[in-house]
Amino acid sequence: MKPTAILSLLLALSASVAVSGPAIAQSGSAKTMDMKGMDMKNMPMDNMNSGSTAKVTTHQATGVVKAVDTAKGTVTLAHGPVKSLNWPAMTMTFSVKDKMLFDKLAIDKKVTIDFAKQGADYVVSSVK
Ligand SMILES: [Cu+2]
Repeated sequence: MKPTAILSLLLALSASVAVSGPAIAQSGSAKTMDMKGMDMKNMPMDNMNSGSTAKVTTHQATGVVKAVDTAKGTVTLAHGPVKSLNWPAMTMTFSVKDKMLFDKLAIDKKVTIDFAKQGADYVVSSVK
């Protein structure tokens, strides 16, 4: 009777250890996984935020229209310094993707343009 009672006691003890052991390990690993999941969620969101703010950087230049090419969609402008880009005054060609803007671009006309870098091009977004 006695050895059996001890055996069943030991079994009960080892069983409770076996149950509580993995239970602790599981809750521990679950906490670690939550923290990893939060880190991973936060990092792409930060990247997305910085990407969206860098996406639209518009600059302004004032100059005289030197040439217009509606077929190529370009305008050549002798513009003054552009502080936001650290540009000196120069004559250069901008991309004009919105064909409606050509109504405001006439040779020898003084204009103020808003433009943004898109890939290798500087694209005019508005003409005043
Ligand atoms: Cu320029």
